[in-house]
Amino acid sequence: NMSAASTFRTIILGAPGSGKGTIAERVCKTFGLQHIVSGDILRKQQQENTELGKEVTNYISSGALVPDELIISLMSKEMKTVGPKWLLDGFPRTFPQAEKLHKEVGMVDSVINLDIPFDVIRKRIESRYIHFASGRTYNLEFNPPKVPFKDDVTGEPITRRPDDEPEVVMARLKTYRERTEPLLDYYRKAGVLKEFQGTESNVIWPFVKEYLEAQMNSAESNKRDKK
Ligand code: G5P
Ligand code: MG
Repeated sequence: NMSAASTFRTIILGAPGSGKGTIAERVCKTFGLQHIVSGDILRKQQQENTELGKEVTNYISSGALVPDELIISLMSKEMKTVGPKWLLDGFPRTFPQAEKLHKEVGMVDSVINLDIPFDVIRKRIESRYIHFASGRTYNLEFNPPKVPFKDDVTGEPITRRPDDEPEVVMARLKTYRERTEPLLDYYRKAGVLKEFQGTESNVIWPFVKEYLEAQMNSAESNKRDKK
């Protein structure tokens, strides 16, 4: 049974465009986890044109992170509504965020890191389109919509993310290097980090799947042993 564990809390890490959303979607479908995407939560605020949405726009469009207090408060609210099996995508991204998460839920069961060369990432992002309202993501080459430039589910137009312009992508990659990459060591020391290297999501995915199956089975047998 692939979803044997009754609780499972995981994080997916990786540079912008590394395929977090792509892999996470498959993980969540296969193992029945809730997919919580910090970027989608922020973009929803932007789309609804809330005060918070207006406040975060300058950060996002310049490739900077939004302030810790702001994202922590949004995510804390979100975490109160989730069930026992989830995957965080895009959070935490700084030490204060990781510490806050640890304080609220303890150490997660596993952290997946996608390690993809930056030149591959830059190419992928050039042909990414999204359905802004839902966060559904396409790629003109890798994962094209059924009807050109239309969302598969709603038929609404799909668009480029404003922060996918090349200059902003460079800034996002720099931000990632400086602020988020150091978290790898934190999770490595906690013994929960698993790294995947490669250039294609379809090649990486079966390894991620195999790894998580083993993790969930051992999480379950540990619980049985403790009883
Ligand atoms: P986001 O939204 O979290 P990023 O920058 O971390 O944004 P992003 O861009 O969403 O990450 P991803 O999810 O890692 O990338 O990648 P993806 O969408 O799955 O894949 C990228 C593209 O490549 C897609 O078109 C996909 O179809 C395609 N693709 C996938 N695999 C392959 C493949 O094998 N081959 C090919 N050819 N294509 C492929 O955050 C946005 C902003 O929000 C703020 C920040 O300002 C951030 O910049 N923010 C936060 N700020 C502070 N703290 C936080 N915790 C924050 N979270 C968000
Ligand atoms: Mg994403």
